[in-house]
Amino acid sequence: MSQPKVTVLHGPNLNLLGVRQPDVYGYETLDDVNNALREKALMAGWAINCFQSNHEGELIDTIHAARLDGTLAIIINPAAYTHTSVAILDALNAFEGKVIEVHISNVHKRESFRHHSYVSLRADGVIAGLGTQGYQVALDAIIESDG
Ligand code: CA2
Repeated sequence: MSQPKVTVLHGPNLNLLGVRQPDVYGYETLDDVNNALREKALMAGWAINCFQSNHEGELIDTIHAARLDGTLAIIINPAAYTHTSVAILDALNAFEGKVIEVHISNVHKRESFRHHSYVSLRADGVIAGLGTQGYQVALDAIIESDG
């Protein structure tokens, strides 16, 4: 049997993790986050695709690719697109697997424009405010529930 697959998507500006605003987003870089996720996935026998883009269409294309290649789950931090993107919501609605939305910061403690998420209308689970550990919690949940 082929390995179960999970895709991890990081939205705009998350390439700056660990480089700017550590008071809000912490000191771990995106590579640190992805490497820890890859290690966990490897140990559990899962294939993992980690992808960051500053472009909405590239994130959507990657969601479409996950839909077609049998990916069981998507972990997504849509970053600012969380609060604006009906297009990402539509793409996720066409994906049949599990979707977990992750935010590094507690968006509910921040400006009111961050309190609404289009992606939450589709997400099976939402994690906010646990720092970069939120991604690990999301992957644990996926692995433990077998997708
Ligand atoms: O808390 C989160 O994970 C957010 O999704 C991060 C987004 C923000 O727009 C959301 O409201 C909440 C911003 C990502 C920007 O990431 C940076 C990381 C380091 C330095 C500067 C930006």
